[in-house]
Amino acid sequence: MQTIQNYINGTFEDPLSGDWLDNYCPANGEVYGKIPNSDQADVDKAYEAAKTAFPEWSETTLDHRSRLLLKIADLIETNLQRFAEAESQDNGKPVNLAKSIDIPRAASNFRFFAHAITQFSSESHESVGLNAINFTLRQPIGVVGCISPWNLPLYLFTWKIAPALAAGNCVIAKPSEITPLTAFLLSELCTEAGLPKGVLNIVHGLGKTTGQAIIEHPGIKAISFTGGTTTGAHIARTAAPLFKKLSLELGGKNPNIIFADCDYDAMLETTLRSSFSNQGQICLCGSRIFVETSIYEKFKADFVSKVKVLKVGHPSESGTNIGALVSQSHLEKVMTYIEEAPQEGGKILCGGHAVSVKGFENGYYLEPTVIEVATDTCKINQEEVFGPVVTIMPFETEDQVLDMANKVKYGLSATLWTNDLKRTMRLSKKLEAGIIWVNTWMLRDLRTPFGGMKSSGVGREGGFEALRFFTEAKNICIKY
Ligand code: TXE
Repeated sequence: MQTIQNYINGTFEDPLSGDWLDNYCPANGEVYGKIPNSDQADVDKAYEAAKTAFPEWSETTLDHRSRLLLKIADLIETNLQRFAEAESQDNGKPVNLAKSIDIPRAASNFRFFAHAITQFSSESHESVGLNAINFTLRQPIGVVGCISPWNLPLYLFTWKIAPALAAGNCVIAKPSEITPLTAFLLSELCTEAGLPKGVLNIVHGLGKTTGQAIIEHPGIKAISFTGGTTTGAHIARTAAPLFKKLSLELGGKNPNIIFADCDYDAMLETTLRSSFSNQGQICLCGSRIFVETSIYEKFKADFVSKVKVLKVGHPSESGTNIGALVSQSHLEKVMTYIEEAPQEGGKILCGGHAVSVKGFENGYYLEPTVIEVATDTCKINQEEVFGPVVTIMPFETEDQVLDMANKVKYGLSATLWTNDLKRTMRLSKKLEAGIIWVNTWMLRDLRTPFGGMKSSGVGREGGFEALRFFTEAKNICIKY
């Protein structure tokens, strides 16, 4: 039995209430550990530790902070295999995926912000004729909260805490209660790297207890959150009267728009990835595929034949393309969308059923599913399913596909497949999404702004945007 503990003031602690939760392994449906269900008292304790650590941490030199973060990055890499196995055990994703994407990216997050903070500059303005100079200080906020989801556990957890720490804040972080293991392992590495006590505090537990205590805490001045849109709206409502700074990265229902003039083979391979990576549980997945009529039937046949051979299997088997979904309740939610789709004219072209993997019959496995929809406004085309399920439908004109692409409440990302530069620019400007990929998908440069429009969130993370979020700008005007 794996017991996860809170990491408060540099020590491992049980929850003060003595309340624990079961931790399930999605690949076999068994309980393999327990985690604290922390409450207000634990968060208060973490806050006191963070508040006490802040004056010294915020005054450390950039060089010192940078070295510490680089050390943590190195330690994550040294522990790559152990972390990848833990991530897979907790989340159900293939070990190979965790090993090649999630864990290396967690190290990159620390490394990137370790360097970025040394290049982060502020502005100065000479007020000519007034004998005055203005300059802007970028000061750390104080104690900040970072709340992350289960789909890319360590990847998104570190995406928040690395810039927060680099900017000189002390952090209270909560990973998802469904996938707490790698955040717990990370706390060990932070101690090993020499991170001073109280600078990073990790509290585990449910959103409605631990998460709620963080967002309600009057001393926690900023919240960086990634998760569902409903939770994001709740956080915004709770934080507003407390005037907290908020960064909300929420769901997506991203269009993947395919024109006949694209590089077809590259498009087909990438579309397979953008549809089903991480069992489709990435907010950036292109879950609505729109294909120009002239190549629609060919695409449909080629795509479906490739999807049918994807292997659903145990996450630690090397040939597995699709591992387990994160939880029983999530599997049921995704299944409901599939079952309801035919009521609005949806035709299931492949998949659609839960899979029993030999030896792991209680795991949460689902076939990759392609549904041809009759209308772009049907439920499965409008709501975030967040599983290995995509819809496809044809389009005739650029205007028509633009209208369909934008006619959802979300606005996170969009993918365009075309070799026409003018069309690329026309559409890129008009698509309502924070991130547009053209002839690629999920190519990430950590310097770029990341975030969504509409119900996909508020604010941008990544690069200097993250450092701006985690600092207060203070202007100083000196008359001489
Ligand atoms: O997310 P929640 P859920 C979408 C996806 C999924 C849906 C719901 O469609 O099906 O959201 O997933 C914490 N105060 N995404 O319910 O609840 C929670 O403990 C403070 C998209 O699992 O938003 C966890 O740490 N915190 C997404 C985190 O919020 C609270 C990734 C996310 O959980 C809280 C995941 C509260 N009151 C799901 N309630 C993406 N954008 O990538 C919950 N939490």
